[in-house]
Parts: sequence; C-alpha cells; structure tokens
Amino acid sequence: MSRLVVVSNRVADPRKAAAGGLAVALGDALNTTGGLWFGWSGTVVEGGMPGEGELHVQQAGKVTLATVDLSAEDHAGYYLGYSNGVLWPVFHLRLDLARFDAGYISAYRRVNRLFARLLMTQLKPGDILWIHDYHLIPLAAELRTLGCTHRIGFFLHIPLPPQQVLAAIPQHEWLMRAMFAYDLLGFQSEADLQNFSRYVQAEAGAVDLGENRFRAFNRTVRAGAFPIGIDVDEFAALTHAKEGVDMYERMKAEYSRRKLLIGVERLDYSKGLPQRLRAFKTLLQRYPENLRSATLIQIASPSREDMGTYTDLLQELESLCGAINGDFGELDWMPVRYMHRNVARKRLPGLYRVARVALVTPLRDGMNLVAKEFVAAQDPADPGVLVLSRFAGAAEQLQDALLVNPYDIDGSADTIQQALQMPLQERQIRHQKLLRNIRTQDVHWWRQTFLQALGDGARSQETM
Ligand code: GDG
Repeated sequence: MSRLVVVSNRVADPRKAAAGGLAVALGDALNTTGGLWFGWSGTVVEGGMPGEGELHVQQAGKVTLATVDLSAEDHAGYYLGYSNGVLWPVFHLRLDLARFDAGYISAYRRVNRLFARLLMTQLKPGDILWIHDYHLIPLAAELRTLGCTHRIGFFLHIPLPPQQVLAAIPQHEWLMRAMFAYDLLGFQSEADLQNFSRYVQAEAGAVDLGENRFRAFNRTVRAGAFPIGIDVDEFAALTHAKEGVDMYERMKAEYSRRKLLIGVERLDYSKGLPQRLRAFKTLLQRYPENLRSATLIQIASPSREDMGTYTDLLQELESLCGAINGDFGELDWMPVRYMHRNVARKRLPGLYRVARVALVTPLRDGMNLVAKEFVAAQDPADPGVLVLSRFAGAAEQLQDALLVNPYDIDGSADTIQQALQMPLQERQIRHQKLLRNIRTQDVHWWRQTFLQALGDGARSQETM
C-alpha cells in the first residue's frame, strides 16, 4: 500500500485528543499506511528571511510530522494576506472585502515554493500526496516544476464561487492552471463542482471528457464532490463522556424553564452572525410568547484576530447583543448570552444536546461541521431541531433540517419559531433521517472515497 503524505497549512498531532474530527480521520489514514504530515509549524520568525524556513521533523507514533517555520513577512503575505485577505473573502462571495492590490501574491507563491522545495526532500517513490485547502492551491504545480511525478490530490474545504466571481481575482488564470497540476480535485458539494466545470470550460477552454474529467493546459484532471463528514462515533463517545454529561446536566438545571437556542462558530463574517442576531430579535418581536423564555447562547471563538475585518465584526456583534439584551432583557432573563471565547471541545456535545434548536446560518460555508456535530449529539428520543442555511455545503445532504435563507431576516425568524414549536414526532423523524445521513457519509467515508478515487485514477492511467 502506498504511503500517504498529507499537506495542510496547519499540522495536528493525531495522538492528541483535542485535535478534532479531521485530524483524527487523517491520523487514522496516516497510521494505517505509516505516513507523513507536512505543513506550517505555527511559528513566525521575526526578521526571518522571506522564502526560507527551518524544517522540523518529529515522529508521532507511525506518523512523521514535518513542519516549517515562516518568516514574519511570509506569514503576513501568504497567510493573513493572500490566503485570508483575498482567497477566503472571494471564495465566500465577499468581493468587497478582498484586498487585491496589496501585492500579497508574491509571498503566496514564495511560501508554496518553499513548501514544495522542502517537501521534495521528504518524498519516497510511490507516495500518494493529499494537499488541503486554499492556502496551497499552487503547491502541486510547484512540485511538478521540481520534477515530482507522484499522484497528487487536492481538497478544497471552502466553497468554489461562480465563474464571474472567481474571475475577479487578478491571478485567477494562474490559479486555475495550477489546479490542473493535480490528478484529482475534491470539492465539498455538487454546487462547487458545477462552478468548477463552468469556469474551466468558459475561462480556460477546458474540454469536458465526461465523468467529471477535464482536459486543459495539456493535462487531464478529475474532479468530484466529496462532502466532508464528522467522526460520528467519536462525537457520540464525547457526548457520553464525563465532561459532556456534566455540561449537559449543569445547563439543563440552569435552563429548565427556558428554551435554549445555540450557535457555535469561529468568529467569521462568512458565518452570518449579525443576520442571526437580527433574526433572533425579530423572533422576540413577532412571537412575544418567547419573551422571558427563549435564550440564545452564541459562542464565537476567536479567529484571525490580527485582521481588521474581524475586529469590525466583533464590535458589530457586541453592539447587537447589547441592544437586544437592553431592549428585551428582564432582571431574571437575558435573551442573548454571547461568548467570545473558545469552549473546550469535550464540553460542546453537552451544550448541543441541551439545546432545543441549533442556529447554523452561514451566509456561505464550504460544508459546516457544527451542523453535523449537533445532530450527532442529540438524544434520539427527544432531539433538538437544526435550522440550517441553504448556503452551507451541508444543506445538500441535510435536507431534513429546516433550511433558511439567512439574508431573509423575517423568514429566518419564522423558521426559528417553527423549530421551537415543532412537535416531538416530527423532531424524531427529521433527526433519524439526519443521523442516518451523517453516519453513512462520515469522515471515514469521506477520506476513503477521496483516496480511492485518487488511487483508481492511477490504475486507469496505467491501463491507458
Ligand atoms: C472549514 C470550512 C468546512 C467552533 N467553535 C469552537 C470549536 N469549534 C469547532 C466546531 C467544528 C469546527 O470548529 C468548525 O468547523 P466548521 O466546518 O463549522 O467551520 P470552519 O472552521 O470554517 O471550517 C467549513 C470545514 O473547513 C471542514 O472541511 O466544513 O465549511 O469553512 O468542529 O466544533 N471547537 C472548540 N471550541 C469552540 O469554541 N473546541
């Protein structure tokens, strides 16, 4: 069996429990074949030389972790700049926030070249490479330039926008050409795959060879939708572990007289938090029976704090929460409990389980794992209701959630009310279907399906 090499911006030690579903799933795969996980170490070297970085190699069980330090200049241009100041906003349909003219592209290319150069020193014949996410789109092209002939797959965790939006990126042609250096491209949803297909045919003159294979720039790439899942069993075990149960019981006692709604995400403008708070406020105005009763716990864990757009969002949220609590709160009831803090992963399932309703209402999201975690943590006998944005990749699979348009504040408020009022039997039926779905297409299925498609491609090429 080929050795698996995973490359991602950040590397997690798969032996550590706090690592989360993705790290656990990739760790499983790496442990099976013995593998290498390569990425940024998380260290920023002030005054370091751009395009240079020390490589650290350590063994974590059967997995080799190889990580690179970045100079402050590279970190600013590659990570904060091009990745999170250009690609992240554009891919989430926020052209207004993209900083096209800041010259970040050179650092983005430089770091991808640095990664390629150092990774080449670690590769063995027959390795299969799996590269993750928007930080590393040109990595395969850089590796090919250095003579790498291995099979390389790419998975995009965030959405791929429609043709016209993608074409607004000054370097879009270069990015798309780089995508053809891969053998397999994985997207989260059918919608992303369609955007890719339309874009490459319209902008790159690609020929559709059928079965999602496209030919352009003298290369053939296969593309597919591989919706990422969670480790349902791991999450169910967390739900029944001590911390999960403690959290559940504490919250249940505290909120026994209230209807609890929950929102959990990284603080990010793609997650639709201001719109959600406005919808909650409209709920209280339109359906006064929720006064003194419905309580929204919103966890917005700190993320990319060193970027200005995130500071603006933080201020907007604080002022919205303050206004709702000021206008509607009573001495014994606060409508919104807002936390700008990270909650320990072991406590999340208890919180999900005690909630009557989860609000997962991003304006745009590649998949959204919180939606799936919420479903996994529910008591099947008395499950909570998932209110899910139709613009999350997860909506393609989770059709039995209550789907909303997060831009439609009144419509969202009505749907939240429907969720709060939903009879037990309907909740049970919807939950059963959702659970079946996340179990069938869990994170192990995702990983196996992607790697099988990447391996199958190798076999079909050999027989050509
Ligand atoms: C990207 C794509 C895609 C959140 N707050 C806390 C916390 N979390 C955990 C959740 C969940 C994870 O973070 C968030 O995953 P999402 O999928 O919801 O969103 P992104 O971080 O934007 O992830 C997304 C994903 O990649 C995978 O492909 O689904 O579309 O944007 O696991 O539980 N965890 C802890 N404390 C918190 O306060 N411990």
